[in-house]
Amino acid sequence: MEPPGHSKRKAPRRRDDRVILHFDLDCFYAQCVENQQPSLKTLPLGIRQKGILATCNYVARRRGVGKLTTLAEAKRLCPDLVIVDGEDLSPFRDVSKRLYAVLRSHSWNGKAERLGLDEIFLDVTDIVSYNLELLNRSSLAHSYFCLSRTDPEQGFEFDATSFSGCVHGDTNEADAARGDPLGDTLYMRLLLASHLAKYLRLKIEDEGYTAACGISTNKLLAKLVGNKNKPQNQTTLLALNEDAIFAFMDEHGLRKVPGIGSKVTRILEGFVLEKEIDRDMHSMECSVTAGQVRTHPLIQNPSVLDNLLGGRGSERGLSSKVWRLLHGVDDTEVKPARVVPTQISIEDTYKGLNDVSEIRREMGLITASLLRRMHADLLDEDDSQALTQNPSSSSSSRRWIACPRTIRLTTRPYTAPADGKPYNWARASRSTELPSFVFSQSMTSEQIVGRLVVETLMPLFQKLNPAPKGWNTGLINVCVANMAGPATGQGGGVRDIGVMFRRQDDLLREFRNDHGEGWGDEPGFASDDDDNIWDEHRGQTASQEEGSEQCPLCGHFLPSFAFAAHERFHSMEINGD
Ligand code: DGT
Ligand code: MG
Repeated sequence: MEPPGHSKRKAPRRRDDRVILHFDLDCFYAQCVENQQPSLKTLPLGIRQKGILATCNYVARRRGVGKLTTLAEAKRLCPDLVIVDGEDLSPFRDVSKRLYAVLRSHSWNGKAERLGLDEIFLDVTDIVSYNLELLNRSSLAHSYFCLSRTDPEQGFEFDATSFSGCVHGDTNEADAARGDPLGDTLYMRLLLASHLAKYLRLKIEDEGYTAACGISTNKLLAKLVGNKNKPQNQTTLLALNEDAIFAFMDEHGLRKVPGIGSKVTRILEGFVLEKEIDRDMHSMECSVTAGQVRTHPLIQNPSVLDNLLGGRGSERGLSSKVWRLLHGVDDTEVKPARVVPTQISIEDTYKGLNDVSEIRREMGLITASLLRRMHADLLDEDDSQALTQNPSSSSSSRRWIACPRTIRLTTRPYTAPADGKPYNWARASRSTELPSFVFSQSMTSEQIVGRLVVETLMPLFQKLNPAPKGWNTGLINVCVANMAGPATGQGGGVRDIGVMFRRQDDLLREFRNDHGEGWGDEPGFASDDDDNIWDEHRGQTASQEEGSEQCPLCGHFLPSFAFAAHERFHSMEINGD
């Protein structure tokens, strides 16, 4: 309820037309370790990183140990705590990718976003709406949830007369508000989503991991409500009107609201309490609730927040964002799953190479890196339930989930900083078809690299640098692009990658997408995973397409109108060097 005298307070507009699930794996690092060493499951277990416990399992939590406790404190609270080193993140990354692939494979619209290693948002609006249409109101208790539009066998039975898992909100009021269960679409969409969430949690459990899940109409509310019942549980936010959403938001400590950081918390807390707040920026503490700010008599609209938060250097739009968050409004979309990079490139820089054997050697090193990267990002294990594109292939083989069709070499002469010359823009590129032996599973990597350098890259280099010597090469970049689906069996052509991913089964594959963890993490190397909408040129040497220009820096073709912006992008890159 609004306090008296606040009739002018205007809440931001909200949209309730989406259904979002938020999954948060329980004590993630600890679960990964427990799965490696199942005997640890019943013991209190902490995972150590840099002198603190990054996390601990729920056995330890019941003994009073918390996340981010110091080792000494944890040992004091629980002397028999088993502590395992968690500095190496690779096993956690692998599990994270695997579980993400499971959830993503159930998305129809591809909106499946990872947050860190153990949180995943899914926008399931389309699946839920589809199933709402299918509901038979005369037998709600024996409903069937379809997981595929085309295959009616994919799905599960459920009872549409009640929610699955926990519900947060005033169910009595909600019951009164809806005379006819099917009459209240929002109620029914949330109910259906709760059953889908349960099904997906069980899918994750089949992989050996438990998770908490929040179900609501936006990312903020789904994430917050999922915390209500942990671990191995789920909560649907049943807030069918604005007041119910305010009531839910208001109880949260300000700092607990995702998107409200320590600085904003400190300012708003100071404003509400009318005193200076002096606190460590990493602290999650806050003695003021979101509700105290939202209903503060002097904060009636975002312009007041503007005065408080809009100082020099503050994030643009911050005050209206905070205003919306306080009201439980979050229109940000669940980002679409990245499946394969549109191109992969590796480059290195040199202080002027002139010797052909040096060029060949460096080209070999770059190509070996590139091949490793292609294997990591584009090859997948061909497991038993593999999408048998080529049923006769050996079961132990690995399968290319996407094949680049073009290889591009870019070089640039060296400019010594001491020369005082402007940055040398003279990058030049040549492309050609990527030879099929690159995808061979019978050749060794060394053989592939050797052939690629001799048969493809050195000839491209000679075309780019026709003079017999004096190249002074300062940069070599090798890039593979124009991703296409893998061959469809013997003699088959390549399929369009877009068509390929439309098949839900294909989405089951883990595409080794390191989204958010950086693709270009090899020191001294660059790797490009930007959406490469202009990389459409095909065939032999790259040539300019009608209405497009080729960037001399990176070889991308882009529409003429986009050229100036693209050039600015490079100049920022260069200035940032
Ligand atoms: P939960 O979700 O409460 O059951 O427990 P966790 O362990 O899954 O915690 P969560 O979801 O906040 O974070 C996922 C993993 O990320 C966690 O297992 C350890 C790691 N992590 C989270 N926050 C920190 C941090 O501040 N420092 C370090 N070193 N690791 C962190
Ligand atoms: Mg977690």
